[in-house]
Amino acid sequence: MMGSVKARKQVVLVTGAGGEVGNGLIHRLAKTEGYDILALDLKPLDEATAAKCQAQIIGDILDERLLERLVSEYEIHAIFHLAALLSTRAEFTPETAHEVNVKGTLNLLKLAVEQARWHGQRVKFLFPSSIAVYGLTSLEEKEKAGAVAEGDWTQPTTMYGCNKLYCEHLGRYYARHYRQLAVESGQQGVDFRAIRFPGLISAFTLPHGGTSDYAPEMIHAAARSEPYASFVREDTRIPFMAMPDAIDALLALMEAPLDRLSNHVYNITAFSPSAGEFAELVRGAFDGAEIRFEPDVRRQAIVDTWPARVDDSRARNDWGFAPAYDLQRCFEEYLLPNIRQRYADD
Ligand code: AKB
Repeated sequence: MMGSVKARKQVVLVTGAGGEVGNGLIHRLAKTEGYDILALDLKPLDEATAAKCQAQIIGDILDERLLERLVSEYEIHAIFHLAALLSTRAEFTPETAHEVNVKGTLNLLKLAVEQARWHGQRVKFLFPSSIAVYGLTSLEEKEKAGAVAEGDWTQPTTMYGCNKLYCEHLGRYYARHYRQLAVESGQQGVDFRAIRFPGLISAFTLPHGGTSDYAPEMIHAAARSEPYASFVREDTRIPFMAMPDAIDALLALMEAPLDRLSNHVYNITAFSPSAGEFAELVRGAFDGAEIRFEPDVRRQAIVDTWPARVDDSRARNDWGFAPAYDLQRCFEEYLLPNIRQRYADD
């Protein structure tokens, strides 16, 4: 028995490995000593990303048999559970989104508990939550609310937002109260840590099925010399962040000593331009960029319930969060050079 335990390979598991955050995270983790990566996704990873992983499993987080196999083959010390259906997509198939976003997370939390039982150490569980957990009731309230703190306005209007908020609760339950009536309750096996991400903007990839997608879509369309019709109004304002800062934040939260963390869930943010201000920057950077505003009433209604700003002082105080990119630096030093390069050969 012990022989087979020792034979298991020590890894960090990344679900949703082929997605925007997964991709960036794997390349960053691979540069850091000491992490062997086990990637899980529905589709095969691109060659460059797959090469950074110790192994890739093509499969579904809803496939419990597959997850059981992972437990027997690998010793998992940390999980980045990134797989999810985003907010717009989830509204087309809410029950499927619930299944993937909630049941999938529950499966991974159970896997974490089992892993911890095997190797006797807590499994760190990094969970990307979202500004979609907030639900402001009107534009007037949004204006009045200012920078929203973690405990305020948590009445989401989307299935995705409900899923993320509930999974935060599940994570806290697994970390603190799992099987609290069992004889051997007490120290739990899951060290659950969540970040409520703002909209993310990557120079290399485009999101699929989100409602904050208008900003990345705008700049990528301009770089490809394609016209773009924004599905939100010019005055729409929500928080955003450059992808490298989002990846750094996940790693910083993972590395933070547990006794420094006063909470399981943290807001983070970098800048909050209006869609019109973002469009102006894109027009300034790409001659002839054609951006018009044709709001989609329903998607607009979703974004209008998300805060214009969030208060991330808890993350700054507890684990030293500080984004490297403000809006200007994000454009000049990260987005523009990388996006230009990316489309140069097309
Ligand atoms: C989405 O738009 O669904 C995501 C998010 C804000 O979590 N980008």
